[in-house]
Amino acid sequence: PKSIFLKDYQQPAYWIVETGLTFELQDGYTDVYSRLQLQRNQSLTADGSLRLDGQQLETLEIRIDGRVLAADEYRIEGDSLFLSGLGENPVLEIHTRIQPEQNTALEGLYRSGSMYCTQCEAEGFRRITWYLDRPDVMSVFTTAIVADGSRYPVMLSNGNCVADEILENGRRKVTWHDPHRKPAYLFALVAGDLLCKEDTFTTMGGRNVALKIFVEPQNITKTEYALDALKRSMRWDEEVYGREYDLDIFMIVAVDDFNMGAMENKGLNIFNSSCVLANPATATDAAYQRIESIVAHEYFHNWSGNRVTCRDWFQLSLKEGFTVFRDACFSADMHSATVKRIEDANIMRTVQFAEDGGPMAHPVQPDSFIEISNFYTVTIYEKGAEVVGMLHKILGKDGFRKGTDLYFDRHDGQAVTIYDFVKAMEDANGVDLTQFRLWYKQAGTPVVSASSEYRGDVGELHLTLRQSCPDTPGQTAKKAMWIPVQMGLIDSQGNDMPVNVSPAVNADGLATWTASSQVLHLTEAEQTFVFSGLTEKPVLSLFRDFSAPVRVEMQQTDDELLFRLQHDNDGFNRWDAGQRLMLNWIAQAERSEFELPAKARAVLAGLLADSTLDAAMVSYLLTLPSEAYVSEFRDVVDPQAIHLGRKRVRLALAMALKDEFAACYQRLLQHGEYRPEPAQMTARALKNLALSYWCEASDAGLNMAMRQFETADNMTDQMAALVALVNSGDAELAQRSLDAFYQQWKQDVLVVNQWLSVQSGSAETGTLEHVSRLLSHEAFDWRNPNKIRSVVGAFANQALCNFHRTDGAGYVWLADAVIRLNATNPQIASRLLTPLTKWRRLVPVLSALMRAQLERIAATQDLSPDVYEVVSKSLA
Ligand code: BAL
Ligand code: ZN
Repeated sequence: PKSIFLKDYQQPAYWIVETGLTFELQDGYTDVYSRLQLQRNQSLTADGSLRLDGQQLETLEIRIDGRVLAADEYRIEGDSLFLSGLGENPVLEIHTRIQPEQNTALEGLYRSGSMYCTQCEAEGFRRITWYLDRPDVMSVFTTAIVADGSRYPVMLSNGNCVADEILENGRRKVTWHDPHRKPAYLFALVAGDLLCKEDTFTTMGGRNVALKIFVEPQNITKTEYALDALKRSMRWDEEVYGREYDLDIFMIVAVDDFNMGAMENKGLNIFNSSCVLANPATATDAAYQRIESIVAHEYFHNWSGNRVTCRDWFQLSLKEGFTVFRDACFSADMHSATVKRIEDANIMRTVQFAEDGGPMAHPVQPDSFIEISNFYTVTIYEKGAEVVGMLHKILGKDGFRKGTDLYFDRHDGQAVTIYDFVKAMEDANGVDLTQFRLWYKQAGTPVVSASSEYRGDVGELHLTLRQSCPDTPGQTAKKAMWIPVQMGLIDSQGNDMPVNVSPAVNADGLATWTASSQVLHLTEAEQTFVFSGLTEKPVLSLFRDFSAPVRVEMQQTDDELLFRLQHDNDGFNRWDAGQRLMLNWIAQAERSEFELPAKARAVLAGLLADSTLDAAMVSYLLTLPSEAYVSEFRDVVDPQAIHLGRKRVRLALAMALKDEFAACYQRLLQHGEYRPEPAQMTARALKNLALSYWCEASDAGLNMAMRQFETADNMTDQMAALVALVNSGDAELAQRSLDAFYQQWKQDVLVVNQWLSVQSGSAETGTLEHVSRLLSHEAFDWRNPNKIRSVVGAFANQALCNFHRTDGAGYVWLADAVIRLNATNPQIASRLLTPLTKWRRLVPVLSALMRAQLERIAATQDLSPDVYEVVSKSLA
């Protein structure tokens, strides 16, 4: 497989002005007839030859301007079709045959259960017909679907339905027209026996939009929440970004077999059923929140992605980073901004920093790739969103909105680059973001180290910040970045002190710290800020609100961390201080037994008893960093030691605060009807956290978990109780609970997937023997990505003590799964590989065992480009 480089980008020789498609859905195969109205690209001196993309197509006929081409008038080489001698505005008609029933890669047109559906991003459309399958080729699509109407009463594509007829042969033909030009990756088709839940939305311009969610009949009771989330998203995008929906209909379809979470096809979003279906009995609060944010994310793409799209796939973060930022702000507005920030930072520190530090590290705008599917990463998505968030911090709310208004206005209907986005921000605000652009080009996580000196005699604090960024594959000698440091100074009473800082402006003339921004601009390798007028030595609170995706090195004593956990005005930094403290405890507990210090006990007890605090935030304050999070703070990772240390600290917390956890649980018991709304969700989060600790400390807690498991009227409570019982250390109780749960829920696929995941991801039950048995359970299916993630993904990413068995058998098992999936679903195979890319940082014995498995995969015949890229880069 070959690398593709950003620097090689060239416009295509032809544009496709109009695309007409007819799909004849037959048992066993589908015939696709395309009619492409081409237009020579005047900006190139094209010679009339053209290369089109296609994969796994049977090519039955090609016509140019109505004339059928003889076999020697075109050339097919691998995944390319070459045509020559084309005029200025030729019409190309192609008849291909494809086999959706055999399509296990779930790209292009495929079958999921009894329905047909598509996934075309990034390069799936080329599995449907020969095309210029690249995002800068934008076309108006008209799509006809012809099928047996009794078996496929619902036939959908993008845009508006313009015809619905019964043909002479009795088959039904439904035609859709999408007036908006779009790249092929946004094309979608669905056919199936589906039910529809409908609603309407009136846009700010007064237009009525029909909202429809299509699901398999058994799921019709699980659509209400997604519809509600959709309406709230539509309103929010009008209010916060001034963006109005632009078609008369917006459709969502739920599909069981789906590689991604969801897809923003124009007017016809297709969702992994796990990211859209919910009712109280079967979905947890976490699932509700995931659904809300993904529904919003896909809807927001209508502007950030569809109306303004990407010129090429190196610009993927243009739409994804921006849209993740938009959905994060939406979730923050719907729930708690602090909690959302904690969750996002947790993902950045656990997953993105790991990617930045590993062999697949890449900039937010990559320079090259072998397989674009491998670049739907936390760097493109989450770090991309953090970069947009830093622009928000630097420009302020109003400045940022001016920038997005200009961006949408200037580029509506275009396929553009990340720098077009930054340029709009610059032009709208009169600011020079040249240095800021480095965030898009430099890979790796910057490290900021802070040192300070208090000069009591003059009432000054001198804060020196130094930044550096480690080498990453292909990149050394990084330049200093523009890092916004949101910060405050805390007095001994826990109050924020007034800030007078010099220099008062940065090199670009931006004010250094204002009451509204609270941001210092770190732009040099080393900079000193002087805070004056201080009446006492302050406690520093840096990088409030996770203001930049950097590692922060700062010496603070356990007492100072505890003080900030208790008093920091910034909820995010309370959590951050607590996590630092807990990291210290875990490191200590790896060496010897651990006892919770009395002072810490008092602070944590105070948090648990304080009913004025946001309960969801408190539940995060009391949650230990995960083993994966801890690993990211170690140069050499010993998973077994981390597991032991964390377990000891957890037990110490549970024992020391047993009564407080019990009281907290009792206080937060809810008696009314379950509703998936913020106030109830936050209370349940803390109640169930308390239960998990209480269970660990006493039989009374365990009995309460059993009772909650049996009597819960909602999945949040039942699942929390199940997790507590599975992790109780009592193997017999764990298995009994799992069996009972399965008997209760075996008819519900999504619940069963959660059941698979709980046991595979548990340190107690997720042993290799146990997960191996799950692979032959009736509930498992190698064709379904959700089930693969629930068993294989959970085993390799959650219970690290099991995956990192000292004999290396966990690695062999994962490699077997990857090799198997390489042949059927390369995208999923490649994703599952991620844990094996971390071999270099493990203790030597594990490192060698893991590397051996990467080598075994590398030696496998017929490696897909997806797996090849990750394995070869990991071994390089
Ligand atoms: N565009 C792929 C799915 C998503 O990010 O919305
Ligand atoms: Zn997206």
